[in-house]
Amino acid sequence: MSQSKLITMDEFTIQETRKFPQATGDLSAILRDIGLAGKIINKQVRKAGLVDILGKHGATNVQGEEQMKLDIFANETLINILKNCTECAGIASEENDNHLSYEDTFSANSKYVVLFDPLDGSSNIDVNAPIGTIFAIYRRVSELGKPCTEADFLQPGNKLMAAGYVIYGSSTMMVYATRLGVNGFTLEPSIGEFCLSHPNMKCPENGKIYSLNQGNSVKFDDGMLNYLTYCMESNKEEGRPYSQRYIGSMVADMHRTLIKGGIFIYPADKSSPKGKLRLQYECNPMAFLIEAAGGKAVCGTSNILDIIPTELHQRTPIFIGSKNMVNKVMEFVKVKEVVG
Ligand code: P6P
Repeated sequence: MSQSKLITMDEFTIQETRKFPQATGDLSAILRDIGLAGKIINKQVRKAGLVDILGKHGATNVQGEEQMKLDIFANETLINILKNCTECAGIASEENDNHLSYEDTFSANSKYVVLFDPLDGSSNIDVNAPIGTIFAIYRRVSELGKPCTEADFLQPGNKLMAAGYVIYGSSTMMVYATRLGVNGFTLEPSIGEFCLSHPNMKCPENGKIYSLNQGNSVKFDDGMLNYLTYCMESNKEEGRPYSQRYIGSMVADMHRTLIKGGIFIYPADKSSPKGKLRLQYECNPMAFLIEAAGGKAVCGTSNILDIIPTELHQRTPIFIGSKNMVNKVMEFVKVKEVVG
């Protein structure tokens, strides 16, 4: 793309805001600041092997997972940048036990809250596999002028205003969805800006890739085992059998699913009856984005976006991607109860 045609993410969000005269640009301000955090995190991720930022931090997070030093850096970066953002009243993070209300007067009058997984897939850092930041933006339901409350962070995904991710891969991209659609921006390091590279992204209705941790199949129920057999057998009416791809980093597996089509699955199993992935800052943002791109996301008995959250760090099974592939797996899988 020639330099003259480069549209930066800021220019793009301003153009989008102009389509709605009553729009205030507040959401654009938050997206811009998440992009800034992404650029700062990217700088550390790109040189992780060179500075003493690799390796485990020694602490464990609320999930009981060992925290890599980059996790801490990414979390602190997002917290501090959003604290200075004019439109964010508070945050919730995979790395923090509880939500955090920004206590200054200005923030108390801000209209939005942000949830994030600051560095998803961080177990891949040491092996240089793609990792990412996942974010979800809600309009507050609590009273303006006062600190935000837990209720602001326990809204269902169908109330999201925007959601997306930054992927630190062979290039660094920010991909986000609003109710207007999904757009992807690639970081141009020479100018330090995310530039529009993937306008109006759509998830293909069909795909040939299934993505799950097959190593867990010993714990799967019969429905999932029958689906795996279906995927692995040559399927005459659909040509060659599916391909299996699994990076073990949700952002990377979902970015491929969005672009190439396919299905990503993290089901409930005997050792994880509620699945592994978190509803509020992994599954809901990805479900909002994939459905805005024409895909589908379910937990087994309902749409992910319709689950009413009861706990900040609750888990859910997830089947997400090409609409026809999600419908197909549902023919095999009968999840007994909605995971809340
Ligand atoms: P498993 C990374 O730890 C993560 O949260 C997601 O990014 C990824 O999809 C999943 O867990 C991988 O889990 O059990 O297959 O290693």
